[in-house]
Amino acid sequence: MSKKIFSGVQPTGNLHLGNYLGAIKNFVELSSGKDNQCIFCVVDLHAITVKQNPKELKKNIRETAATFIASGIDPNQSIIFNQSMVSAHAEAAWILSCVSKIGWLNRMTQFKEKAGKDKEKASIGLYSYPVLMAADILLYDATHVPVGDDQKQHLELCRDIAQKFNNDYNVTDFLQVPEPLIHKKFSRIMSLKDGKKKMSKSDPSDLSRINLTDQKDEIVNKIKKAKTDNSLMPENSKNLNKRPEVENLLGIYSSLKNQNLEESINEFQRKNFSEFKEKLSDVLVEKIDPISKEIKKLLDDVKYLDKILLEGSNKANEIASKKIKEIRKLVGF
Ligand code: AQP
Repeated sequence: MSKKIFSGVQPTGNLHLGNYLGAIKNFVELSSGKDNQCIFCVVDLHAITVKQNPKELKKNIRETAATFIASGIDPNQSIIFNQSMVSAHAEAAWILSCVSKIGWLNRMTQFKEKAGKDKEKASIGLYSYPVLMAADILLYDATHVPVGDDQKQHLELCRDIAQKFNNDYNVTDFLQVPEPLIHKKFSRIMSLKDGKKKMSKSDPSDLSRINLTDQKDEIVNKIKKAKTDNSLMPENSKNLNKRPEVENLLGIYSSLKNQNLEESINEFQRKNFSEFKEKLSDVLVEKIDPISKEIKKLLDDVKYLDKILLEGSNKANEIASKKIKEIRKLVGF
């Protein structure tokens, strides 16, 4: 069955291994499926839900597009564009926010985590972020949305919003209720410094993550310094959840080698961490170093990147403007 794929990445800098293994690797696999129609969006409207430096934002928009291409997404096969270039996203988000319930948004754990203790000072945009995400997806009748595990709750909300809109306006199946595509294994990559914390762009410690722009030496150094414990490598998966850092590193290794956790455990059973870390660095360097080099090369050609984004935006606009026209009509505008 052909799939209509939509997903987005925020241009907030420091794209990392979690973004790659949780989302972008999946984008690449899906985009090579012959019958799939893929749209990958640099979600810059989402990025400004927290304060951004305008010059940095511009640079990060290009860098995110470059990362998509460097990871293996072909801009001639898939649409790559940035969200702010297609005004239907903002318009649809407003209309959908009028059918969404405050109670639904109050349950979103990402807002609670990102707003922290001082919720009163968080932006309204950060609070209504999942409604904009629903608009992004629903404008393109996406059937499938590849994301990391942290976005599961937002996708469930997107499904609720689509169903509520269809009910409220009495239009069966007008908004396509999308399916999440979340890898069952290794869909949440954790910090290299704390196995209980998600690997994240905004972590103040650069040693907590492998950036997709890191070079060989940086990768090797970060893995050397990654937190482990005093025991040897595990014998089996029993009680591995009590060793979150070790479980995370083994998960990263397994995901990069496309093998299951048990195979990786067997490979390093009762060995010293130094031996495992050396192998892990090797597979990371093999995967990330070429992506990092290609990102740098692409960033030297700003004209090319801007052309890709402009052409992608034109294609996206063609699809989204038709859908928003129908939405406007249903609403009574
Ligand atoms: N640690 C992760 N493990 C697996 N998947 C992850 N994703 C993000 N972090 C991990 C997935 O990457 C895609 C793009 O994410 P985003 O651009 O929306 O940013 P985010 O989730 O806000 O990323 P960060 O790094 O966590 O940023 P900050 O520090 O700002 O909170 C999504 O599909 C996401 O699931």
